[in-house]
Amino acid sequence: MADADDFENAAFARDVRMGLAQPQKVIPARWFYDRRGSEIFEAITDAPEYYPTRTEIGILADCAADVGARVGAGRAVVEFGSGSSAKTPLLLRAIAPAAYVPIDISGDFLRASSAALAADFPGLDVRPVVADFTKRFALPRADLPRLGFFPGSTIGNLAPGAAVDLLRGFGGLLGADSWLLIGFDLAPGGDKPVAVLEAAYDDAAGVTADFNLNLLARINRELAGTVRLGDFRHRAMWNAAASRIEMHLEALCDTGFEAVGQTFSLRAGETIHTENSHKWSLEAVRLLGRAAGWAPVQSWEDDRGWFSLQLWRI
Ligand code: AVI
Repeated sequence: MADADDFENAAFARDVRMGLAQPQKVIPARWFYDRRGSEIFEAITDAPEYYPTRTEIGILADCAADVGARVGAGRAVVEFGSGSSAKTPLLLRAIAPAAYVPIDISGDFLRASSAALAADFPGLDVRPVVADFTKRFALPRADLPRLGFFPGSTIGNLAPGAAVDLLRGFGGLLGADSWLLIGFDLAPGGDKPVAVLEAAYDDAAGVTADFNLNLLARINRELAGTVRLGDFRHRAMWNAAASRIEMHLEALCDTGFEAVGQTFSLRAGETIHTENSHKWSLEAVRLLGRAAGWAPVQSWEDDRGWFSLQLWRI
């Protein structure tokens, strides 16, 4: 009988087949996150060049009490993409919720991080939900008003139109009388040179390169691929017109491989586009919120103005 893994494998195969048939080859960023990719992503957040995680934690440490004063105690905190990070306990301590509802697509990861949190917060009703938060699903504890939590600037990995749809969907899911606390990595300018962004996505130790190249290793592991990883290199570049960092895998020579029962070939210099990470001005953030049906209420930035944590109300 087909199980969830079979569906995932079929979806990965379909995305690779369709993505590599396009003039600009593309593989969606969601396929980065197998177990190995998730581990490498954790390592990225520790890389000295990758400032977003540390910067957001610093902002949250400073503003959590203000958030608590605004939203009040006794809510259900609904975290989209459940946190193993330092961010969640910081928030929970400051706002004293009645329940915590972490949502993640990976059941194993979710159960482990939920158990650890429940041990640290005795008395908190921890209700993990295994779900893809871009799809429709129901939330527990409908009796409580909610605060959504969407840190990490994960929203930046979506195209602006898809970001509006997702945030509108969060509004519908969270319901009336809800708040949303959401992180945005800010666009370059002022004290933030483009070089800071490019380094964050191309760290000197090569952790982000490993993260990107793991996608090809995954094709070999899961789709009977024959990709020669040494024929490719990681590229990260700023696209000013689209206000985003793009990650690509670039062929170093004319190369080809088999996967999903097909042959694919690339010319030297040709790339596979693997990720977009959009960066925002504060004005664009506000417009995005309003377009998605939220009222931006308060915004906190770090001293350098590199990252913003936003509190919105439905
Ligand atoms: C998960 N997401 C917000 C990360 C980002 O910064 O766009 C993914 C990432 N890709 C390379 N480094 C980090």
